[in-house]
Amino acid sequence: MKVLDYVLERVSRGKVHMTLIDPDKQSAGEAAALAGLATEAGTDAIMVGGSTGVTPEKVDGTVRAIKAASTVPVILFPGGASSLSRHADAVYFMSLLNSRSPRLIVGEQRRAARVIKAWGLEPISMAYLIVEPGMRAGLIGEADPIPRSRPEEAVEWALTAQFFGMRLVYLESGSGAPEPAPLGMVRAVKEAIEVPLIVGGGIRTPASAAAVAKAGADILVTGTVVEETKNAAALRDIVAAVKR
Ligand code: 1GP
Repeated sequence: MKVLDYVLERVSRGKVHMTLIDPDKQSAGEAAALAGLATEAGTDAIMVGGSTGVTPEKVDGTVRAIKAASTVPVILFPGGASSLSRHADAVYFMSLLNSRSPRLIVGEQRRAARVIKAWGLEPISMAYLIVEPGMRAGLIGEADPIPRSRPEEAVEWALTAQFFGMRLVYLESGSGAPEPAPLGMVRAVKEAIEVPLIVGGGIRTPASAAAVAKAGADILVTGTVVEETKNAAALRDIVAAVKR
C-alpha cells in the first residue's frame, strides 16, 4: 500500500497523529528509542526532518534506526535536497509556498527529483505554509509568515495549493512555537479545502491537541513534546486527545 493511501485511509476514519523526529537533535539510537515510544503511544507515522544541521548521513542513520524500532511508516520531511534517505517509506515533496526564495518554493525540489525517482521513494505532494511566529522553519525558510490575525490569507494559500493539485496542506507555526495556528484559522482553512489539513508547531498538551483537532485539523504533528519528556505516557495522552 502506498503511504499516501495509508494516510488518506486513516484520515477517512478519524484524526491522525504524526511524530516529528529531528535527526540533528539526538543520536540515531536515541531517535529509534523515541520512535519506539511514539509507536507504542499510538502515533500513525514518523516524520524525519529538521531545519538545520541535517546531513544525508544523519538522515540515513536515523531513518534506518527508526525503521528497525517502529512499525509505522517513516516519511521524510526534508528541509532541502540533502536531507533524503533511500530507506524511508515516502517523502513529503513539499513546497514552502510563502517563502521569498524560489530555492525553497521549487529549487531544492528540482535538485531532489532525480534522486527520488532513482531510489523509488514515494513523493507525497504537500504545501508547507508558515504561520506566525514560524520559529526556525520561518527564518531558514525565508518565509513571509501568515499573520495570526489573517485567516483569509491562509485560506488563499491553501486553495492555491489544492488548485495546483497538492494532496496535503500543512499549517506550520514552527517547532517549539508557544501556540499552534489559531483555531479560527484552522477552521477557515478546513472549511475551504477538500484535501487533508495538517497542523503542527506548538502543540504540547492534550487540551491544545483536542482543540486543534476539533477546529478541523485532520493530521496533527508533535515533535518537541516527545523529545523533551521522552515519556510515552505524555504522548499517549496527546494521541488519545487527537483521536477522541
Ligand atoms: C514542526 O510542526 C512540527 O515542524 C512540530 O512542532 O516541535 O512544536 O511539536 P513541535
